[in-house]
Amino acid sequence: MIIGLDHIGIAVSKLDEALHTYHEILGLKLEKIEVVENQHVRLAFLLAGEAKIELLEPTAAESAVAKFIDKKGEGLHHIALGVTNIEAFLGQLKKKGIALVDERPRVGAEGRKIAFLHPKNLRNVLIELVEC
Ligand code: CMX
Repeated sequence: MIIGLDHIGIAVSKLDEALHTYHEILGLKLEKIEVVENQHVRLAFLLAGEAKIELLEPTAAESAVAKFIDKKGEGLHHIALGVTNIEAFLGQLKKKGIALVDERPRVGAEGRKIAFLHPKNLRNVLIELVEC
């Protein structure tokens, strides 16, 4: 069911400053900037071959990304895997004992269905599933 790596999320305090480094200096092509209200983030997608890099700036103190930056500082936040049937895959993972942050998918960036798996079963890595 997993198609491949969709993107890597990086938590940043100031999106414009991070874009200066990743886009203008490193030269990664900027695909889009988008606000995802239900996640309280403003994000930018940069193209990196078949996968993307997602820079995530919190837009509210209650944002999971704001909590992450307060605790750990800026840096790698999550890995997103593309999947074909997100509901079915979440059901399979739940049966196998994987803790889900989202029991059902929600709408993420680009209007796609997304769901997060809790890092506690995954060697402290937050994994996002994205339906492709
Ligand atoms: N990677 C690894 N571990 C993480 C983590 C991350 N990104 N975020 C939190 N954790 C860890 C914390 O360090 C903490 O570990 P300990 O218990 O060992 O201290 C534990 O998870 C709980 O963290 P917390 O700060 O108390 O936060 P919550 O329990 O309130 O929430 C989590 C944790 C993962 C459920 C929450 O951050 C979440 O729901 N994340 C998914 C939503 C999200 O990140 N949205 C933004 C992305 C936008 C997008 O790409 O569309």
